[in-house]
Amino acid sequence: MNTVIRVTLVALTLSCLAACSGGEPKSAAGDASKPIVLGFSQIGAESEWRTANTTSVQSAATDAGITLRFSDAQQKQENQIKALRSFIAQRVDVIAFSPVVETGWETVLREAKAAKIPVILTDRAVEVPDDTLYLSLIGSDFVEEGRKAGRWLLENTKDAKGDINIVELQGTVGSAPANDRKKGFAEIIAADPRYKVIRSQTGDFTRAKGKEVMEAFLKAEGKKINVLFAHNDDMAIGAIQAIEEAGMKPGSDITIISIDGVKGAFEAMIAGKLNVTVECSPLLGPQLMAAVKDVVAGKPIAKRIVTEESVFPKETAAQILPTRKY
Ligand code: GYE
Repeated sequence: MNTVIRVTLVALTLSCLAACSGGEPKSAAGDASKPIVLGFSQIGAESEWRTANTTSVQSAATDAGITLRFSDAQQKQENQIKALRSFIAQRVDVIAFSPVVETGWETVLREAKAAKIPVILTDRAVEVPDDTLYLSLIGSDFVEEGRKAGRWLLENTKDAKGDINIVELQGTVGSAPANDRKKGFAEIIAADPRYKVIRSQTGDFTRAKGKEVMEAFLKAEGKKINVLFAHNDDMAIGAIQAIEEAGMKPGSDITIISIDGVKGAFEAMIAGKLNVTVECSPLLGPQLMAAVKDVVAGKPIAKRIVTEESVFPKETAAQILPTRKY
């Protein structure tokens, strides 16, 4: 299987630096004495995915010779807004950030625009009335990931009899991946009335919360639970522990589906405790640095850059694990 991430440039709209940010492009050749300065506001370190994403951004910046000002928001929007304001005050060349939630960004994005600093979103989307407030969004199609999870479930449980009771561990409340994965999954399972989501709660994308919420699900529903859909691998891994502590077998008593495709998920699949993971690549650093260079050189960049991803069922895990980069 080809594990190299192929990137499709979906040029929904081409963003023109001059039109969107009013920024003065540096010369196309760049000024060697003045490296590009990129301010990057990361969400936090809530998951294996996130730490791999941070490493990707940091090493890609080094490789590209871009000076990175990195700020960790510890999963708080107010910290991200502070970081963006500080990047504006420092007059960095470009701002990039992975917005923890979708709403509440308009004011600070207008401030960046007024300061003529172009903004690139990585990983997660924002909801703003004016989409010229950012140049581009580089990341996955989360609705499609939810659909892939739903399709795998339908295909792999079609012979089961009676209702299929699903519990759902959602990601961070108000975040694009939580909203979109929930939506995509619900859209697919709606085709068959036997599939019922009987509980759905946030586990904030962390192992600890995933375990805690799964314990509550088990207490309330016990053996009624047939399937767990976790919006990321870390929550699934936390939930696996809760299921084992409740004396049940994860992966057989409860079918478990999650998203990301981190190494921990492959290990859980090899141990037979996780049934499938839908890939979501965190390796966005090189694409981001390429976009930053283009922006600074005054070249247009695609408004939406989507990463292409696979689905890995547990039967493929042992063969694929050695090739995984995160
Ligand atoms: O799935 C999760 C992380 O935004 C795609 O955030 C990202 C998600 C990822 O915490 O593990």
